[in-house]
Amino acid sequence: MITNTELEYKGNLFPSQITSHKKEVDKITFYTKNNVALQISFLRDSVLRFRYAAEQDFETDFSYAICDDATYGYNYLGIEEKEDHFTMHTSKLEVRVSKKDLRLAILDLDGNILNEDELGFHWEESYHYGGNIVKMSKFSQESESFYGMGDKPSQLNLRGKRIENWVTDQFAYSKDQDPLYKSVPFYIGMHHDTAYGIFFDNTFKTHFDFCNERRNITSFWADGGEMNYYFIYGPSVAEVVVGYTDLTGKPELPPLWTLGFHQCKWSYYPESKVKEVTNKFRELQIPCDAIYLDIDYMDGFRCFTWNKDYFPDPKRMVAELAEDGFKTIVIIDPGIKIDKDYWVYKEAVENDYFCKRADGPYMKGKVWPGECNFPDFTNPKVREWWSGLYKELIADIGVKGVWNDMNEPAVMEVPGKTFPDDVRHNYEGNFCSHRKAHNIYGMQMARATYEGLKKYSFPKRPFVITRAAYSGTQRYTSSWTGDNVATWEHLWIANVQVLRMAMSGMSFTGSDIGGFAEQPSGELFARWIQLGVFHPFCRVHSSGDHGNQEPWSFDDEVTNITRKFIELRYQLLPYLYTMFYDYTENGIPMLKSLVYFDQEDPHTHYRNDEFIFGNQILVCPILEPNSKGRRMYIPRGNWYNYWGGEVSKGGKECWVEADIDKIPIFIKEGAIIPKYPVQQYVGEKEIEELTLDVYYKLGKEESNVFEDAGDGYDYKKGRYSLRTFKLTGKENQLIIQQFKEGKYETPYDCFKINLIGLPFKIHAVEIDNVEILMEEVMINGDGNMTIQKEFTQLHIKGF
Ligand code: MIG
Repeated sequence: MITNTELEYKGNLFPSQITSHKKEVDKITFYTKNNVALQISFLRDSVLRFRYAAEQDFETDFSYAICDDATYGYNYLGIEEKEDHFTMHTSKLEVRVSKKDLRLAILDLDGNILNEDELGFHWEESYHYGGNIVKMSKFSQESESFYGMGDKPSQLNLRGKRIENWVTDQFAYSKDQDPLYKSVPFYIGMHHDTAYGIFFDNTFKTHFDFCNERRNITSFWADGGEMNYYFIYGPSVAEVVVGYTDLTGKPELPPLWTLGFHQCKWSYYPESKVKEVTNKFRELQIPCDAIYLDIDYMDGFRCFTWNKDYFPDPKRMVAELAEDGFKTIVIIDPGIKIDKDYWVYKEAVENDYFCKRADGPYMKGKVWPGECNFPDFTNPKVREWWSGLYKELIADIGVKGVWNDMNEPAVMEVPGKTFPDDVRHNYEGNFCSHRKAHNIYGMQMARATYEGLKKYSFPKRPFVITRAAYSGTQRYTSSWTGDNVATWEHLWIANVQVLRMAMSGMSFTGSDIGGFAEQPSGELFARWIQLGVFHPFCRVHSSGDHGNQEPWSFDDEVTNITRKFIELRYQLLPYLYTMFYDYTENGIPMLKSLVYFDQEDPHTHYRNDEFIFGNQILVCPILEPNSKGRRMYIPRGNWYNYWGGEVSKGGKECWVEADIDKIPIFIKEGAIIPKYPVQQYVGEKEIEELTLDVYYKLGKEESNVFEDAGDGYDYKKGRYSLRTFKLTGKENQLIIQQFKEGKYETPYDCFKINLIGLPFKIHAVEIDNVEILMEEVMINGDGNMTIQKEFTQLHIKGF
């Protein structure tokens, strides 16, 4: 073990003994002899916040991550003085603070240690920049696992890894490369079946070490700012993620069409090319809802302008595309071309909206348009202005979504690929350097974009996609994982990134399907599509310098596989929308890694590939060429093979067949999976019936279906439909009870019920205790029936 003396010798400073403490309503502050203060806020009985001030006052309390409507609960807050420590209790936790040196231990009420400081808080003074490098080290508990942390392209369980958060444009990154585009300083620790989370809300460059440097020590530190972290108690991983998402916020429901399929490329131009692509989708009957315009639609890469040679009449084009069911999404970058004749540039200069260097000149850097200046999105006035710039694009031309790229911010041909450290930022009036604002720059750009789209899309909902992000960015926008590569390894990376993002509060994420750099084989493209339709954001994108990446760019077999899986996604839209609702309403991640799904089963702790899509569909990607199937872990419970009906008992690893036209999919027994008919785009058809695939179970299971108008805000006024189905299966009976909430009247009158795995032959059907004629429900002999949607109990009796 390292001793304090050794560390002190290396310039580290430590708190000394407690001399006093002060108690406020929900806070206790301890003061040490050497002027260190530790403030503990009891936000809820399971959520605590720890802030340290080293030899000075606390900073102004401000955070871009924490959302205004995070839940705070009342707590009885008692403090007791013991011989060598103070102890405080909530109804779930005990916190001990050592009198000698401020070291902490957090325990559950049975006295089990959840988290314990090793050296605890210490710091190093930073003469060069002022302030401190603030550090924390903790003991790792026996076989502790670590999850979360945003977009790290590594094994889900981060034990043994050291990582860094510094938002970076990392073209063609590789496995384990760090840092990437997002900074999410939040991790979940799990040991002895118990999980807790730590959110280190510090926007400077942060570092985390999970038992890498020292086998039993976890540490985290930042290049500046405060040691300021939240502790979120589980005991389930789910409760930790939900608690973190409550703190950092949830998005509103997106328009339903955004859950359809999106096609993108760098770049589709001119207009005739765009039309050729969209027409081909309709011709080949491959569903698609969105088409993207990358940077070449602009005039010399000037944001908010159009290249009139390529796109002579954008409003007409966008309307024509809309006619055909396509929503147009355009890219907007942060760099504003230095051009005295360009209105955006002029407005920014007139109003002093650009970021400046320490000595006063504008921050100047090269991006696509050539030399650019960059708006300071951390200034609320600048965001207001930026949001207004979208008026023409959205309200007039009819663009439906905006894609924010390069917002790390990326700068070409310079060391570090971003702004220099000395660039100044407003930071909501807490003026600072780029060292502090870097990680949230892209987030604030996406926020300003979101605010603009929200304003001009109204009464419809906005849609934004971003590359750079910090914790909390999910409130404003979806995201993609950046410039990946068309390799099999990247298919694995895409999946762990999207799963990790979901566990880090940002479910609405997807990868560039097929790979951005280089060219996928048809087989790789097909395998990527099969997985991509199960990721919340589903978009094909490619850099375009290596050939085409449309569903028809390979051979007929690949086209047919692509169509089949995109069709499956469109059929599953009500299921997917219900997942999204559960995310927006309850903070439940849309994808659940196996450890989230069943943390008590130690086999799940190191699994990477398998995941639960929503609550009841298990998916596992095929990650190797020439596969006829793969070995995978089926979690505990009984699961129906989606392709073949038979039931597998989980809790074991097994071989699952999945030839090129299949991906392993299993449905949890008892599930009721809602499906729409295939549409070429959302809203193409009036939904005339809702299909319910009912997977028989001996026992009980609950399923939900959320629906509303698919756009607009009526759902916030109660105009939604939330159905809960409670299934009870007995040896020769099946009972489905329906509970309905909300004022939205769904367009269909009937459910088409597919009974799967029924172990008996039907002999009678009762709806709300009235026996009905079999002919009336149209039993085809194969377990299908159509019944009116307004029932409270469907009772199927067998012989
Ligand atoms: O320097 O706009 O990640 O999706 O197609 C490259 C062109 C800039 C990077 C994005 C990518 C986009 C590309 N952009």
